[in-house]
Amino acid sequence: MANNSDIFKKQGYIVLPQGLNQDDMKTLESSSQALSQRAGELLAELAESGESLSDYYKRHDDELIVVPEIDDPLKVCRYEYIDGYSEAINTQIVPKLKQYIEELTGSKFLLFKDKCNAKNPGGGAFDPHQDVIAYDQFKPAYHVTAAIFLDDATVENGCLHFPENYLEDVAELDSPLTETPIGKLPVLESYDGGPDNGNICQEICDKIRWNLVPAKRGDVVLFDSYVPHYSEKNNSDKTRRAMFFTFNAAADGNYYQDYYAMKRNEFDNPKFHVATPTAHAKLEG
Ligand SMILES: O=C(O)CCC(=O)C(=O)O
Repeated sequence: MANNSDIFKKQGYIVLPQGLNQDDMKTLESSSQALSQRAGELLAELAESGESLSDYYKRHDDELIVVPEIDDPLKVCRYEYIDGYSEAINTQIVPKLKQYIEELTGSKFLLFKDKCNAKNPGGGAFDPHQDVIAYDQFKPAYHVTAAIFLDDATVENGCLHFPENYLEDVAELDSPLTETPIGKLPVLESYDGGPDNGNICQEICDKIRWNLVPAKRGDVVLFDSYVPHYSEKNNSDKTRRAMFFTFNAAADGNYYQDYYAMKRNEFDNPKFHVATPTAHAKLEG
């Protein structure tokens, strides 16, 4: 029978059912309440003052990063810099996720970035993409993300879709390959600039056999930065909160603070908003 490492290598992702226990979920629940309250306050403060997010972040290097929904500057679509902001998540949750990834890959990893996607009712669709496209301004060329769910992710509220076996589906394409710790992986052709910036080209999406991957609150989904994925909009009447902690191989160095320093300095750069349901993703590159 295939073990988790083999499944992960073949599919690019794996689900760890109930990878987080009740105590972890309690910590996450209280931390996320404080974080999303701060995120909402920040958007309200900026709406009041009229200052742009881009100008604000150039002046604040330790503040939570917030990106509003595409159609409402007061509604939080996502927030980031969770590990830098929340002591409880930094000490209890991140080390556990890191350990899962290290057990799976047999290599050491460091946190690269993080985010919480609120996925509000009626919104929150993420177009098909490979995460690695959004990270190529930094040295690490291989990342593993731990997605954790504070609410069940269902078909109705827009759970993730991953391929059955994309390496097989795209094998005949001449995609450039990148050397990674788990072998050579393809970077698929994506749209460059404009409203679809970073999305995988439609002909390639059509070749991929996609599977729905629903998840329960407390499940952990580990996926690498090459596996294509997307999610539909939330058709339920409740927000679906999920946090994503992305790690890079420790051998490549520690980039967490550099990543957020660059993001604060270049907040409007579409690189930082690839395939997201935000007005920032639609800015010209
Ligand atoms: O939150 C989701 O539904 C999808 C998230 C995603 O694909 C991303 O943030 O790259």
